[in-house]
Amino acid sequence: MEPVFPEALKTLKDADPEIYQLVQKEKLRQIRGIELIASENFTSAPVMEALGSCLTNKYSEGLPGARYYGGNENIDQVERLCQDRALAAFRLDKSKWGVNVQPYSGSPANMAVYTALLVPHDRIMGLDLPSGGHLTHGYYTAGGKKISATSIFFESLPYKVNYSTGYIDYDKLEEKAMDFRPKMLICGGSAYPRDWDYKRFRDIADKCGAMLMMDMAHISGLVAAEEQASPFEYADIVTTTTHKSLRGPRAGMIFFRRGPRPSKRGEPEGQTYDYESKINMAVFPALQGGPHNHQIGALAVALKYATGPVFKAYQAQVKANAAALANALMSRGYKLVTDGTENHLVLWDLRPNGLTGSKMETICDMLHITLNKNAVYGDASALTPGGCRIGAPAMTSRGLKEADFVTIADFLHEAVELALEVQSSHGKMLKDWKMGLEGNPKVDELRARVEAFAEGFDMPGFTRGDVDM
Ligand code: DSN
Repeated sequence: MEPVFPEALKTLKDADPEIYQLVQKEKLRQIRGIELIASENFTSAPVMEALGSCLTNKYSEGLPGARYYGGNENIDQVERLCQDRALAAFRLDKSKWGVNVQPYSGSPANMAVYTALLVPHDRIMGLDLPSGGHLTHGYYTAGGKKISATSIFFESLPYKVNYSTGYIDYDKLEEKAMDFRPKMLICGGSAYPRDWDYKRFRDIADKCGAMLMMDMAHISGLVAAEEQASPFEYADIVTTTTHKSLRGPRAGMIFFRRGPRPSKRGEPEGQTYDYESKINMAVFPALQGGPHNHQIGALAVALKYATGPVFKAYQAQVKANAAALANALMSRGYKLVTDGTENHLVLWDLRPNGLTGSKMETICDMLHITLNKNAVYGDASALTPGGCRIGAPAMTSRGLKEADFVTIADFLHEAVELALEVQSSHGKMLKDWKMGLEGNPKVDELRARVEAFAEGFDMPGFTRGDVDM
């Protein structure tokens, strides 16, 4: 019998050579490059297998055991397994914490929390974006332009880092919070190289009557491995993506307290948290449709491996590698925000070197080193960030150790010197500066060394031999 869709029997290569070729090119780019984006990682083959499985075919609005469509007997088990493993990975007691594993990613997870627990125009406080915070924690520009839906729908007053130390200014945060009286205080960020003082956040939240949410997206792998403090002792809600240090597929999770809660002044004893149904209803039907079951299955696979000594050793190595990179850069005279790191990333302030973060990102792209320009506190404009952010999770997944990160620091140092050399010879204008780099034999020579170095390490999930080109 002729198949209804002949392409269904073909391989990707035969069915769609254009996409197949682009996938091959991307594999080669990943294998040959030095990947330093702090929020990226290389996930494993079984995670990718689950992502590419028939779980993607099924609709399952609702929760396990209470779906709107039939045929969910296997999907229910997948989601329950994922929930159980998520709680186990963070050592959480089911009577005190629950989890929703359906958010498509981190931003939808955060929006679901706000939708569940706030009403429009409620007040929130999160770390300012130029201080290392995330867009979804309420960012608006210095000119008052509301960039994030969080600042469009809620009244947001950011707190900041201390401009001379780079650390969160907790005293100022407390003072601001007591005046502003937010309903929700948010901790967590995208470019903060230090751990979080959850006890202090809790004290401030209690003083001003706020809920405390931690967005641990960047550090959730480190938290699972107890390589960073755990927010669960103090926070009411914890959100995360799952593809950063946690090494899973792209997805999101929301953890919420359940069971008895302390009574507030004037309330009778015996109160319980009411977050669970509000958060579940916010994820679906308020914001999302059918869960992405292939992501949930893949996340369950990743969480199975997010406990135990191998995972712990990986996370400890991530931190050691970030510290080795930080020390190597500082020993060459460079300025890092907070003068170092105690997590997976470093924030490099390039302003003393007379180089913008954009130029550093551009030259590194030419050299096959991937990192991103990043605002550094005190930047005059968020459009010309004065630094760049560098993370260790991805290359640590390829087996790099401290000495290899010192080699990476050397490559980055060479990149800065070359960028400055071309700035002297061709001028600071981006167009002229780029002309000085295009076809420059020094770029080609350094890129060849970067690629030879990167290709010397294994890639989780696929090998050079799997690349069909
Ligand atoms: N894009 C991610 C990051 O780099 O931090 C989170 O939005």
